[in-house]
Order: sequence, then structure tokens, then C-alpha cells
Amino acid sequence: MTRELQDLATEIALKAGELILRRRTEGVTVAATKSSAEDVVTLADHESEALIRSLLLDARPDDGFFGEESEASSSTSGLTWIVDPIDGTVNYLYGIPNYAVSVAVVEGEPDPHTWKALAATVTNPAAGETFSAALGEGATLNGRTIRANSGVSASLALLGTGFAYNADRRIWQAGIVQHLIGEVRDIRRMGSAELDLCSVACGRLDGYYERGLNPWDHAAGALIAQEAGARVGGLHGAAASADFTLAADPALFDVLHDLLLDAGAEASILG
Ligand code: LIP
Repeated sequence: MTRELQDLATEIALKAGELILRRRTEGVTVAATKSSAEDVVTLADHESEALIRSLLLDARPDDGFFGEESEASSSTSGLTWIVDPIDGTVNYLYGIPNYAVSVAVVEGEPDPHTWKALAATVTNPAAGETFSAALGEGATLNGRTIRANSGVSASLALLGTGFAYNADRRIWQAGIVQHLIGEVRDIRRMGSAELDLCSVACGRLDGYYERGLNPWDHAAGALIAQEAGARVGGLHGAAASADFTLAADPALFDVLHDLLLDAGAEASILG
């Protein structure tokens, strides 16, 4: 069952990947802004989500849908698809080849605190890279098994992180970076949470953390990183969610967890 769901996620993600890559070459149109002027949605975001939704409806009409750009629909099968039609939309707008289509399927409500992720695919069409996993079946990049780095100390850890579409939040997030930057090897801001989590899964990053993610920004990448041997969660044993998302090899996870607490990662954010 999970393999079939994985194959479906991959087939559909690749089709949406082809579409957004084609639109990229044809020229990107901003359709609207959302939570702030910086938070844009393009016509291609809408087209990609509409395509994914219709293909899922054809293949599995009883499943629920929870996507970034359209109304959620509830499930009668117990399964719900969590979809980000373009993760890294600002990269997509600027032509930075680090954006992805993300498709995951979970058992239960579309709530990261309670869902059980079963299968997931994240495809970066500009790089020709497709990450995928099924629960208990491991993770792959273009079909090749991948593993997260292990045995890395915090002082030599290369981390990834991200910043919100709200200026006050970005200032707060920059404060966490200021605390952390002297404790680790370096920090990368690559612009897509899903691809950051996949980078942990294949060893391009030793760890990743971010606060304020939506469910569709981490649903797929979290399962892929976990199946590659990383621990993915929040603070104080919580699940990964908007409250906090941290991913790293289990030993490094614990060290980074405490460094982030020292840096004030759980403080309340204004704005
Ligand atoms: C983005 C995430 C990124 C985060 C951005 C935004 P989007 O998702 O991938 O990690 O820093 O604020 O949430 O908006 O491109 O789908």
C-alpha cells in the first residue's frame, strides 16, 4: 500500500514539475500577494496545485486534500494528501533553480501533531532531482538510497534555515542566527524548507531548523529525512510543526536542540 501511494506521489509530482518548469521558461506571472507584500503566489502555483488536485481526485476520489493554494477537502478514506505546488516560490520567481513540488500522504487529520506520514515525494525540476520515501522503506534520490550524515559535532555542522514573510519575525529569526553562527560550521539559507529537509536526508546539510512552517512546507521532506536516518521533530519532544521544525542525526539533534533553546528559539515572537 505505501509503495503504491509513493509511486502515485512521484508520478503526480513529476507531472507538476514539468508544468512549472515549462512556465518558468515561458515567464512567471505574480497572481497575488498573501500574508505580506513579500509573500507572493504565481499563476504557476495555482496551475500546479489544480493539476495535482485533479490527478489525485481521479486516482483516489475518497482521499482528503490539504494544499497551500486552495480550499481543503475532507477525507472519507482516512488518508489526506498534503501538497505544496511550488515550495520556494520566491526562488521560482527570481529564477533561482532551487524550488520544488512537494506531495505527501498522511493517515489521520492534516495536523502535524497527530498525522502519520505514509509516503512522500519532493521533486526539483530545475535540478532534475526527485527525493522520495515510504514509511519503513527508506529514502531515495533519483532511485538511489540516501542516508543523513551522522557523527557530526555541532561545531562542524553545516545547517540550513529560513526566514518568514513578516519583517518582525525575520528580525527575530536573525537574532537566533546571531546566537548560533559562532557555535556551528556555517548556516545556509537556500529558500525551500522541503529541499532543506531533503538536503539533510542526502547529507548536503548536517541539520536544518525553522520556526513558522506551514504543514505543506515540511510534510514530505520530514518523512524523507526520517527514512534517511535523521530525527525530525519540534522542541521538548514535540512533533515538527509551525511551532518549530528541527532535523538532524539523533545525536546532533539533541545538541542543536539545546543550543537553540539557549538562543531563545521558543520565545514568543511579536508580529
Ligand atoms: C517557503 C519555505 C521557506 C520559508 C519561507 C516560505 P513557500 O515556502 O519553503 O523555508 O523560509 O518563508 O515559507 O512560501 O515558498 O511555499
